[in-house]
Amino acid sequence: MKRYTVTAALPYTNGPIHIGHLSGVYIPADIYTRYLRLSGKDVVFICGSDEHGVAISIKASNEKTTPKNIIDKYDKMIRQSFESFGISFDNYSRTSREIHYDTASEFFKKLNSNKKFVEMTTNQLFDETANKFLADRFVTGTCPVCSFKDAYGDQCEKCGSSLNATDLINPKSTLSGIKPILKKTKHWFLPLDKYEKFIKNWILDKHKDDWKANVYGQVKSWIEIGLKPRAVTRDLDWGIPVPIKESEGKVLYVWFDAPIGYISSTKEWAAKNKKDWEVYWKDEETELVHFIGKDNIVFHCIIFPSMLQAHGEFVLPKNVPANEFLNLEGEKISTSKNWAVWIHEYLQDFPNKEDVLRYVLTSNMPETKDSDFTWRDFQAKNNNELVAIYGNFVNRVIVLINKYYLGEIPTPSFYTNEDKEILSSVKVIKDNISSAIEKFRFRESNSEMMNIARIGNKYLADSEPWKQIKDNPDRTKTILFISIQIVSALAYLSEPFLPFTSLKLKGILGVEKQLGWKEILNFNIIESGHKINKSSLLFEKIEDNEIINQYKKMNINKK
Ligand code: B3M
Ligand code: ZN
Repeated sequence: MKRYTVTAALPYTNGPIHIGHLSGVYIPADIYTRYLRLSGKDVVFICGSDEHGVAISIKASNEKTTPKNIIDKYDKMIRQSFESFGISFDNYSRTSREIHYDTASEFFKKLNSNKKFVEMTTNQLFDETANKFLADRFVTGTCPVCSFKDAYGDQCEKCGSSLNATDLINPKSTLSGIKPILKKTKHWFLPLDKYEKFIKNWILDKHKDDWKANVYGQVKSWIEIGLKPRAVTRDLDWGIPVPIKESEGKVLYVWFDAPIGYISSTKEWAAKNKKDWEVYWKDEETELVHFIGKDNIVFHCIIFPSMLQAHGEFVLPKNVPANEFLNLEGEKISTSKNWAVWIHEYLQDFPNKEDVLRYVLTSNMPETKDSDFTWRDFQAKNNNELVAIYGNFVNRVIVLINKYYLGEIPTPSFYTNEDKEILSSVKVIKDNISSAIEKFRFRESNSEMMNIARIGNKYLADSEPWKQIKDNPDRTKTILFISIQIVSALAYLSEPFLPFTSLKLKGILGVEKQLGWKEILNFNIIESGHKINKSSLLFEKIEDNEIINQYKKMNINKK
């Protein structure tokens, strides 16, 4: 592959982001992208704020303000949270920007002039009290597929089915609470039924082995149920106006414009960086990868690809490694019930501990099934793994080299078989990390990374340099020379997972140089005679009271 276009779902700017977002989408996408960059690949990592849709109108009316105020407020907050967490987007745009209006409008017009839509006047749900058509989140009702009571007009969040509002059983307006009537209105539909075969040939026949089972399984069951035409326009006042005549008062459906946001964000990046955006979307040697949560699978595996196919110029995603959901203390994360760990609050409560959360969320990522975040587990992983394994190994080596050699890397002599074995086992781990990341197995890659520190600790414990120093100075030099190579390998190999720690450790080692993934461990990263700096703690213990404070905040009584 010549290049990679990696996208992460565009968050709705109707609220701040929480740990579920980070663990489901942004951390895996960031690990993947950082790894590709280290491997010398040409990669662009794209995201932005999703600023249309009913979710935003609802939030604005709840807060008695305008949608514009809402999107400005949350775009700023979300942007800051991502930046603080080291999510290394190459571009983070907004779907309210002109470049996106233009891109989405052009896309719609092209599909329209190529007769890819069906125009239909149909009955839609209408709220007579509010005098509004009810689309998407303006209406809830019972899901016709799984009988969940609070399904939205466009999707059931319980079973993931994509719905048309008129499919809901016992629909109810979220504006007034009343039962809507049916009223005729004209819309543009994408005839998904005509794309059924294309999706089947492309995903079901070709990606059984390389796509995640949860993603493949969802696609399979939708195809089995059968696809129906889907309206891509709405009677709403917030959104991108339908860019053709006689469509006053109508806007594009948010799920029509939002994925096009990936394209407009890439265009924005290309313009700033003197690149050609088109090859990142149109060249066959581009690998497009969408990182998303499981509730977005239908949009990224069926609707958006059908749009791209209808358009005709774009590549299709190579993979859509969607995650399942992260729960919090055994219960579903919920914005409305304020059951979440908000990223901006975490940053205040645990300053300089971005990597701790990155680590805990990665080691517990909902890759194949829903998983659970608990504060006790957070504390245990910090204290027993980051502090006791990673931090301890690094600290012992740095302290000993400073103590014995005033920080100057000693010259090794004869390598024993154990020495050689230890170095080759670190190389094996490096390859394990690569292959796990390439298969989107981030939990595994993260624990392999920690295995480097585990091996290092064992090597120190077995070879006991502190006992050798008196009678065996040459052996001690060799042991610590080898140990510092492992520490520096760890500094480089942990970058995708723990970018802040990696940087700090490189500072302690005095090795600011960039090394490609391939080069790591091919030669000594640190040579004899090089001077390292004094040790400073990479991780610190998290005490019980800090955890109890979090439980208090959540109104849980736990000891
Ligand atoms: N804004 C949905 C979500 O936050 C959405 C993703 C858009 S990706 C094009 O769940
Ligand atoms: Zn359902």
